[in-house]
Amino acid sequence: PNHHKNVPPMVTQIIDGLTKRRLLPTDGNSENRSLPTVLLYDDKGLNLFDRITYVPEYYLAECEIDVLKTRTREIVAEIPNDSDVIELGCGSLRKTQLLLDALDQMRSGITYYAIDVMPMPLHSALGTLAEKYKNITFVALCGTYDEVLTHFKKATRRKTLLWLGSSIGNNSRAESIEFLSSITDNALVANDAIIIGMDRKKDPDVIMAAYHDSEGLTNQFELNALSHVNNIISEYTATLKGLIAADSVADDIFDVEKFCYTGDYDEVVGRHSAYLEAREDTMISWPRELAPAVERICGNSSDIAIKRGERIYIESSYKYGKEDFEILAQGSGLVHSAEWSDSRSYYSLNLFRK
Ligand code: AVI
Repeated sequence: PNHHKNVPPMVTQIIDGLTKRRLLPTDGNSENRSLPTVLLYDDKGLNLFDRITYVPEYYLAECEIDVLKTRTREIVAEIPNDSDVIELGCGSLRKTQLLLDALDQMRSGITYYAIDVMPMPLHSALGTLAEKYKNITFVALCGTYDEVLTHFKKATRRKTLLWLGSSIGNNSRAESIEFLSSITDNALVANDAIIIGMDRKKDPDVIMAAYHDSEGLTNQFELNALSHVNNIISEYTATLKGLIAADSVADDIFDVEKFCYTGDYDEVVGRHSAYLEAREDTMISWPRELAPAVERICGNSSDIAIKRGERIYIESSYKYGKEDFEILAQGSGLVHSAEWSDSRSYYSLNLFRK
């Protein structure tokens, strides 16, 4: 009977986002329901995102690889011998290897730390790398950035953080400043550097195409978040019923078929926003076992009627211009000291120093 007192944080966030409409930075004057962006990344979502990085319209990945290939010497020139290179979210090693190739040849005494919240990708990736690069020492650190990064404050070696893949774009500008300030204060000493992959403001058509690829992978990627919600909720409901998840009948709260993905680009702000839009009127019905938790979070546990055309916010992808680099640097206690772009200036790696 007291199970519902310990509702997992993600379940709480899902209930909260779906039951309350908020004025989100993205929506002008309208208030929307929302889902946490992390819901895009279950196993299926990670796989779909990886496939997105290969479609021609999603220029971000290709551009970042291009920059890492063509500007390697300049990048490596900023990374001294006997220093630590620390990658936040090891992501796809397809691109990190380009840098490791150069560091292995041109530097000595480099230790490469890969930080990720998920242990498995770290483990399998680093074993292979250690074989390949004999001059580099590899360390995998599993945990949140906050947990892990504070350990570096006392380190005496110079360090360079890497935050690639335009991950910064999925935070609001204020959140990015908050995150970088905390890194600056808790993990960096004077002269330490952070290299951040950032998508540049550009022709809105180019950006819209990147988030509406012709293979429909983005569509599958965004919609998968709803299936992920269904899985999280039905697994939790199964534990409330005292069943092991595998034995339970799914209690899907979303009829995924009734939704489609829509996205738009705000050229003034420099932000693509992704939504899950109802294609027809539909209901979100809470499983009976979940009612007490829903009631505690939002005051009642009645079903939610979603009207055709209502949009549930799921993701922002912020784009950066010259002025935004400066605002970010100043707000975070850093100096923007280099920008390396691809030939079209679609995407850049930016060096910030404390
Ligand atoms: C992971 N992140 C930087 C991607 C982006 O571009 O915002 C996620 C993505 N969403 C739709 N396509 C790709």
